[in-house]
Amino acid sequence: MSVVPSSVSSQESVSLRFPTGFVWGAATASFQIEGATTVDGRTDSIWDEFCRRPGAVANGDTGEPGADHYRRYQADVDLMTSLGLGAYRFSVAWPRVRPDGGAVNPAGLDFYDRLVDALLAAGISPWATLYHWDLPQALEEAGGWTSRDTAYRFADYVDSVVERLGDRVAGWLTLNEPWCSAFAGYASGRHAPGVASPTAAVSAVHHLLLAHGLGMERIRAHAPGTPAGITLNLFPVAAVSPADEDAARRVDGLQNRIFLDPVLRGAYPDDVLMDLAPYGLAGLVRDGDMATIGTPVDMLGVNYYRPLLVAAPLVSPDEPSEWVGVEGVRFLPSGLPRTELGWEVSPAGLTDLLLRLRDEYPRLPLYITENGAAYPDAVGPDGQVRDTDRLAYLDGHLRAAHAALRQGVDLRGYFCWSLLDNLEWAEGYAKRFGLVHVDFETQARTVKESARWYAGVIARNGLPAA
Ligand code: IFM
Repeated sequence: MSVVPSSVSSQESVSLRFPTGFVWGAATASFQIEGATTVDGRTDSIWDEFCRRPGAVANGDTGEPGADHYRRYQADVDLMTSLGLGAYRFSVAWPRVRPDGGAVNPAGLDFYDRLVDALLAAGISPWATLYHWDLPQALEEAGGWTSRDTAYRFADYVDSVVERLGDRVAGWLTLNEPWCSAFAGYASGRHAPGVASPTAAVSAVHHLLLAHGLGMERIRAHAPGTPAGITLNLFPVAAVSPADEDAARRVDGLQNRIFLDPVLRGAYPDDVLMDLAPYGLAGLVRDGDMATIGTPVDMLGVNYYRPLLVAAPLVSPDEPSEWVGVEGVRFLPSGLPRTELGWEVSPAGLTDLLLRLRDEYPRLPLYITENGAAYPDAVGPDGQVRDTDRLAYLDGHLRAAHAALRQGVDLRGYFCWSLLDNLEWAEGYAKRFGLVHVDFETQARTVKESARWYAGVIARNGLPAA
């Protein structure tokens, strides 16, 4: 049953209309929602192992029960129908499809086959991300992303997924946010696999990018006409003062350009190569790598949450840092309201980011593949979740996306993060990003007020008058 508010009708005035065919979706990731981590042949990922480490994940939370989506996927597709979603971005779990990174497990692929068919039966376009951080633990034990071989194992895994689903998936994304896999995973270690080595992180960057390029080749082989690309978590970066400009340049290099330039221009930026010379970036590049990494993409997935206001380091930190070569860099508040994760809410940052991409990487279709916010939602005594702060966040960011469209940005779609409350990685289940509230004890789903509002946006293909 539709949850579109009864006030929405085709006659109602729409203040900001989106282009015809604009893709309206929501996104999730396998380890964050599926649960069922030991069934049908799935083996451990690096996140299963990481969650078992005392203190690594808040409250000792693990991939169980997740949102039990592996078993409840049909009911979740029905929820998507009630919201009127045009597309659903999910990720495929490598350790289901190739347990331990080895031979293909048909039972693992069957799950995604059923999910894709259920989506298509509901008229929802399936968008698949091939890697959203759940590397098979066995591959980590063989070196993980610090090993070049992992990129080739990824290509084989992509082969098996696209061969099976390529006739039905509407959009392919190779990697989700390789920055997190490389720098949070291998430099600071606050994410799985929890390694703290700047050299390992730099090597992970190159091998993740190589995996992306090899993955693109396999997608092209099995699904030649289907749009494919990569999803990056990108941030507008500004310096607090002229004295902070070099630190800001380095942060922009590590966060944005180290991924954008190889994928879209086939080369690492010169300044990044220089900054990372002590960590051996250039030495990792073999003949042909940059051409593979620069295999043309059809689109770029943009995950946007907040901007970064950078001040130069004052002291070197004792803790391992994600900011390789600029350890101790400071991120200052700019006085904006914050979400529950302390992230500043800046819709204007989204417009700025999209305009920068239009100018620096022209003629590239863009999709916002994630945008959303964590707030401490609760189901009220009347059974409703009144998440007015999330509603305002989404409204502001969609207005900002529309402002970019008006200025000529080729923005083709928007996927809200996230469809369901889920395991927010090291923050555990307590940080809720969902349009739909999940009670992790009972698995009851409650459609939040923001979801009803979003359903209205989709139904109008536009925003209501402010
Ligand atoms: O939950 C994550 C998601 O897995 C990747 N992008 C950011 C989200 C919020 O932190």
